Amino acid sequence: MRVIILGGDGYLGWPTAMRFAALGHEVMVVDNYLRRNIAQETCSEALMPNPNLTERVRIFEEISRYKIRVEIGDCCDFSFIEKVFAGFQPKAVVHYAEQPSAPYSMIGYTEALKTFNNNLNATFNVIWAVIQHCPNCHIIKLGTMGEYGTPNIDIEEGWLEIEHKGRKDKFLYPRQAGSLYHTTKVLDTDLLWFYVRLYGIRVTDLMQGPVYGLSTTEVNLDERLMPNFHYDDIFGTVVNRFLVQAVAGAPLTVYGRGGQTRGYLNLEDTLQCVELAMDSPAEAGQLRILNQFTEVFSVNELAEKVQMVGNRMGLKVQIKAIDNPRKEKEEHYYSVKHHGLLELGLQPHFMTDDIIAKMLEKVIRCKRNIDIRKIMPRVVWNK
Ligand code: USQ
Repeated sequence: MRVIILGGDGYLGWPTAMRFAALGHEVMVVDNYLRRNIAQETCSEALMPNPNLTERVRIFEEISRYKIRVEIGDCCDFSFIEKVFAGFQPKAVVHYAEQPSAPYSMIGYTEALKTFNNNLNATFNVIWAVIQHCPNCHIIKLGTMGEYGTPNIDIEEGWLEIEHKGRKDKFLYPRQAGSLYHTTKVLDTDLLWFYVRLYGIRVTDLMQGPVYGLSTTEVNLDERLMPNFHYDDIFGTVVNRFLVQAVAGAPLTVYGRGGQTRGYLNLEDTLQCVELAMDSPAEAGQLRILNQFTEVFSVNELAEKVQMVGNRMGLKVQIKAIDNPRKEKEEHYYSVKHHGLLELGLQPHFMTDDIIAKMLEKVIRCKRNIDIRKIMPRVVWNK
């Protein structure tokens, strides 16, 4: 199948591109290095330096013989993106091309505007490129579980049936995000839903929880193929941060009371989910929403897991609750339906002690690269 990965340089985009190429698909990656540039501007560089996309593709081809096409350009530039779609005629597009950091989007006006403009314009342009040049192309859009927020009722898989004054209808499940970044994803969903109703395009919106890990079959072929693994407060997700903190001998930074509960998944499972979504595309005129995670933990539970495994490996891991830099519920109800991907065939890789130990071993090998100054939170919500 001909497939475009937008945001192909990212933590998820690069491993997805290699996986799809290894599965025999004809893959094109598109990226404008937005995340790399922001990471450099905010002193949030990844644990290991990553070769640029063209170089990584060359290394991957040399090792595996699989080819990936590269286009460096900005999805917010419609003349660029429509040329890419018109020329390549993809059957599916995986849209990861967004500014992915909640803390970055909360630094101030400039960062919020950059996040807002990039994320909304990229989605808008992808929709129009599909409508105009390949209307049958399946858009697989990376959303986030954070779109739903933490309501005091069960979270359904995308939709909610409501009975009002004796009549019933089905609506998008109410969204109430906790950062500007997460809010751009809410707006993306609404845009997609509008164009699905209007033009009958086919869309899958993957509502993903925080991802962890740095190992996939293809990544493991060569150290230089590792995805960008961040551990700072801006681009690092909580599990990846805790792993690095444990190795660095810094106390694990639990924000506030640590009862914040989310649905997590292994990087390997993100690849599976995207592949499953692509293999069974949404119907024309369908916005299919799938909740994408495999298990639920509170921040305290995660910290305790990493501490226990780390201590067994002789790391002397401490946990320290610090003032929460974010505005979020620290104790809350959390019950989420997530049947769709399991029904499509997802085989979860759970966060076992063995998986945590293997991730710690990988981080230990890069210990010399850890910059301890990147660990404490620098961005405060609504200061
Ligand atoms: N947290 C800590 N200590 C830390 C870092 C985070 O207690 O050192 C807490 C946060 O306050 C939050 C939870 O851990 O309650 C998750 O934080 P995170 O930084 O791992 O995740 P988040 O900012 O929500 O964003 C990440 C990705 C984003 C994706 C999202 C999925 O960066 O792209 O959309 O996870 S979700 O969280 O389900 O919205």
